[in-house]
Amino acid sequence: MNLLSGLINTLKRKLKLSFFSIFDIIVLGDKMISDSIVNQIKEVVKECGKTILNADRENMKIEEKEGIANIVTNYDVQVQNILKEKLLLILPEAKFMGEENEEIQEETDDLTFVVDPIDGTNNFARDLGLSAISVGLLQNKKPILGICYNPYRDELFEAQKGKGSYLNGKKIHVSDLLLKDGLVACGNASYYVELKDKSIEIQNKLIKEASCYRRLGCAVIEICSIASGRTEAYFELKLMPWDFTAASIILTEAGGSITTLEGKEINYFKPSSILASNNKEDYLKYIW
Ligand code: 2AM
Ligand code: CA
Repeated sequence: MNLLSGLINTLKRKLKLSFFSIFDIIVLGDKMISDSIVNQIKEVVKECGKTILNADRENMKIEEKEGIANIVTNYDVQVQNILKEKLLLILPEAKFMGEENEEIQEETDDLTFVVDPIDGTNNFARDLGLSAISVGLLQNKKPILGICYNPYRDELFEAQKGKGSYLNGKKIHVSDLLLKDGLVACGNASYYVELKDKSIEIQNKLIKEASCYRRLGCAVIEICSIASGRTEAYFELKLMPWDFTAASIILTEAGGSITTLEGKEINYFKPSSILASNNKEDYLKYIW
């Protein structure tokens, strides 16, 4: 079967025919997204990692977007263009939602890529080495696949629904620590003036309870850090779907939990607050 699906995907790439994607699904039966499709997506993501690492910093263009500290570089746009073109070649029937045209698509049950070409753009622009490429895939409005790649550490996090989470091919799991012994990562909603006070208020409550805290400036790495047992919790008052879709399935498949700050289910087609944790205790009690 692997040989057959490999052959189909090679043909599909060469002929650029969407027919074979449908054929994939039929041939592969219960496996909606075949291993070879996942491998092709990973290849594309890793290739984009090289673009980020080899960025020409002297000639980098940085533009302000709407809001505070909200910037875009020529590399955000370049990487998204590569991702859009290549991912849609791999799964031509999928829809596409990416940060750099800033369009949240209408809710749909169809396969939908949710992509952040560079999560942690400020970190990237300042050369802090804490950014990631994020590719999520929704079906029936829920994530079925998540791939997040931190090129600076050559760390590729991945998860498929019901199949667990992996870091560079090794299974990962959340930690068993409670907040009193754990690390909490705080967002600061610096981009939304009206949310700053609320954010500091929640941050203070969590910091008082935790053994220590961090702020990495990249939602994807914050959430994947919980999935791999490196930290215990993270919150942010407002993120966009491309900031959390891929990482959310990586976290839940690793045994963690992700909800809104009110404890509600996340809508992957809307901006949302985020409470991500290792699911070892009820974090809502510390916040409200
Ligand atoms: P980005 O770098 O892709 O924009 C930083 O704390 C985290 O918040 C990053 O993951 C960043 O994603 C995200 N973020 C969400 N909304 C943002 C905004 N309006 N401006 C800048 N970063 C934002
Ligand atoms: Ca981004």
